[in-house]
Amino acid sequence: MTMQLYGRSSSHYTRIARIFAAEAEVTVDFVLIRDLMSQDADHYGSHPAMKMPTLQTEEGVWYGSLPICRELIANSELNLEVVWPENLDRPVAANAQELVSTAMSTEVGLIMGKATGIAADNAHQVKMRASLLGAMEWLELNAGRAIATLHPERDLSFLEVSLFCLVEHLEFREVLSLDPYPQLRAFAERFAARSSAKATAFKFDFPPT
Ligand SMILES: N[C@@H](CCC(=O)N[C@@H](CS)C(=O)NCC(=O)O)C(=O)O
Repeated sequence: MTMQLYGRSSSHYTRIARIFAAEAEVTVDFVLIRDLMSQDADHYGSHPAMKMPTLQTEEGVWYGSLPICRELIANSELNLEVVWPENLDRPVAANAQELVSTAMSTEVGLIMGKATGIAADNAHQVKMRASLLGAMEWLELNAGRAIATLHPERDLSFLEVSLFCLVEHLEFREVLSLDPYPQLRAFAERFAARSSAKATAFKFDFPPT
């Protein structure tokens, strides 16, 4: 059975999984989630919390980009050296992963708020934007140091893949300009040269939501 990845080409969490699948040379059928307002878990590949991505395998269904990436690597024949979040044993690297994860989920909150008509000056939206700016400022100053702590012989790290997806997504969804973040932009431009990144460029499968 070919594994099925449920998600969207416009989703940063989905792209993390797609980059891992491409790097691991694991074939997945990409199943598009049509309606993000649907309250039917089946429309998300049986995700009870109605989120993307979801990976369906012979063993069962996997929720969340990190468990999905682990399963993709476990199914790879390439024996890739991957740095996972639990391997980040220096504060700067662990904090970078935490802030990337936080910024990604804050960005989802901002996008979904805008898509569902919540005013930009709503107190929680304002707080979320300030939170995102705080995370991005920290990442601009510290992501390079964090990446420098990673094993030099690695093939891939969850930190770099997720940071790349976050940075490109902010511009793609017009949530933030990257002009104040030249270090992050340069990192993303370097990572974008990988064939896995080129093969998974963000695009809207449907009109934006
Ligand atoms: N922790 C999850 C987060 C998944 C998530 O928040 N996905 C977002 C989109 S990229 C989503 O499904 N949003 C739709 C919604 O919240 O209704 C992961 O790593 O995959």
